[in-house]
Amino acid sequence: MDTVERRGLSRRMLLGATAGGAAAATAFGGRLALGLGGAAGVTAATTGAAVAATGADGSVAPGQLDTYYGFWSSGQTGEMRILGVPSMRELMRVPVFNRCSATGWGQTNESIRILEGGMTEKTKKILAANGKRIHDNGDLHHVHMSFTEGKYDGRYLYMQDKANSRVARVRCDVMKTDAVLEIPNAKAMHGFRPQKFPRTNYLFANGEDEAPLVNDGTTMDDPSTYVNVFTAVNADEMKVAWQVLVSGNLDNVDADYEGKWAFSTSYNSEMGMTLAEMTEAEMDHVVVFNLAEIERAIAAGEYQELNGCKIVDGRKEANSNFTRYIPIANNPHGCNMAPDRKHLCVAGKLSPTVTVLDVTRFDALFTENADPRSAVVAEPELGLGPLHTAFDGRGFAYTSLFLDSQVVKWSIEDAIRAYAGEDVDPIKDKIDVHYQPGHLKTVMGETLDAQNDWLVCLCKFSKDRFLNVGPLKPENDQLIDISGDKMVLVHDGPTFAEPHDAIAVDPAILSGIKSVWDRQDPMWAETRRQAEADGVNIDDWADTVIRDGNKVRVYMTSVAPNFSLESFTVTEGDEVTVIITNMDEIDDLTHGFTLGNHGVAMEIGPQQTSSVTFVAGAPGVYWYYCQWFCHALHMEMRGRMFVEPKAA
Ligand code: RUQ
Ligand code: CUA
Ligand code: CA
Repeated sequence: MDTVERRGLSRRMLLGATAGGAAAATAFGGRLALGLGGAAGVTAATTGAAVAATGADGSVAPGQLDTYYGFWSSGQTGEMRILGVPSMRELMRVPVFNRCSATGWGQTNESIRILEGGMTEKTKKILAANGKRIHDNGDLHHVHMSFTEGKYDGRYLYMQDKANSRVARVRCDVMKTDAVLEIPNAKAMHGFRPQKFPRTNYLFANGEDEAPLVNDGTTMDDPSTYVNVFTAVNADEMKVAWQVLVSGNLDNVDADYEGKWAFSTSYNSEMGMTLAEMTEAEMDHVVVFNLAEIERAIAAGEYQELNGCKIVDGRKEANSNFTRYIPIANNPHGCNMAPDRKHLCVAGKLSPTVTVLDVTRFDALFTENADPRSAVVAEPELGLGPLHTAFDGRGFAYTSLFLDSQVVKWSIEDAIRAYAGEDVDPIKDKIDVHYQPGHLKTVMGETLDAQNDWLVCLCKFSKDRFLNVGPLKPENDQLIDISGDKMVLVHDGPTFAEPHDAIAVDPAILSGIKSVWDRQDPMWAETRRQAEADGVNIDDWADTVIRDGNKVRVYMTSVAPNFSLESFTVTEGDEVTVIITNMDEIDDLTHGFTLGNHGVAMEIGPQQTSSVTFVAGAPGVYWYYCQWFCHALHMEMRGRMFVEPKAA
């Protein structure tokens, strides 16, 4: 832990010591900052050790900590992952939309409450028809941290689920999901970003797939009745704030550093249903959302309500002041706001260009009805299949080229000069990556704290890069050193299906991460209420079995290497709830509860309360055991559930 503290300290010292704050600080990479931290007062011995910990190839010596936290999405695995950067060591998996065998996420009562909490009635009906209460899959593409004034603030991580049109929030203090919200009316939440400024009041979520606005089966195969929906979620309450109907579909989204706009790419301005139709037009567009105007209309009651959401009409034909449509060449994809506060980079995908828009010109699109293309200040031709752009703190942009399997480093300023007619080449360097890159990220490059040390490039194909593991291959997340003029590839990182996106964050921002739960944590408040109703104090030694008709509640305490109950008895067909509090207070002393033959397993961290409900299925003796190796007598940490036959 003390290395994290040291690094946090040195970064803060650096920021404090340099006039001009972020801009000056970003001139030094994380590694350099450590050295300066030493000069600013950290003892030479400790700083030396920290510097030596990271090799030029990004390797981190045994026992040493990484310079940054990396938060990875996991695509169709449905979880969020925490990696160390630059070592790329996987540190943790945080289940979000998936069912997790280890932690019981999606099975414990505490997690089911969260997963069910923001669900629509329609989805409940679909799930019930399939004998389920919650989804057990998700497609998590984008993970981003909460912002205050354009910088990460370490409160929450937010993410989306394309498969079941949801957004979710992970608490940074315990790294657990605490809210999941299904977005009504929209389909396939894909592009997803928190508001950057003045703080993350909104989460912007793009519905990618069009559907009838009233999607109840009365109209089906008539695309003229289809709409796409842009959603702003109230990030504090995790409720839909408002929605906007748009023309064309929505792909990726970002927000500005003034708190005025959100903007989304659309590859299907055609509203086509087939591939041929979706690629027909020469130009698609970026939609610019005018936040103040939308908020004004919502406050004035100028909206329609559908499925509990306030909706305004921002389609082209509505001629509203909610939106403007800026034409962009053929099927654009990435939508990335530069930390210079001014430039939005839209990747062409089918066009070899990135279109650079000056967001300070957006006002004129609304107030003077200026030509939407007047906001374009550069359109460099960079290579084939540009998908996403990342930024450092020196004015360089890094764009992934899917078809070329390359990353191109270019200067935004030189691209603008070239567009204005000057004879200057904006391209500074190109590097081969392996293979077909999608997202790529610099450290804190989507914030005003963009760093100049590392670039992570998430490649969709690994082909021959690793030992063959069968027809399904890993992705390849590559680490590139961007501290010099030339990019240097230093690390190949195989990952399971399918990280789309990642961010890297200074540990100083995450100094609030706990090692032991707070007994009063809201995660089990509902469970606590039930215990109080049962007259059981879950903060104390508990070994009580409560019978309530055919419902049985079994209260236990775990202290390594014991469960407070070595056995309990129920009757076949009983609905059994096991509630366990882990009384151990020691860092890293997690217990678990796994019950044989009932598909039951859950995590119980230090000072955590977890509960799980199941039906005792058939008479017999069933062992339960602790599944986290917690003690020399961990194997002995077990007990029996006796299931008596039902009286005839
Ligand atoms: S999108 S590979 Cu799912 Cu972020 Cu571009
Ligand atoms: Cu407790 Cu193993
Ligand atoms: Ca198109």
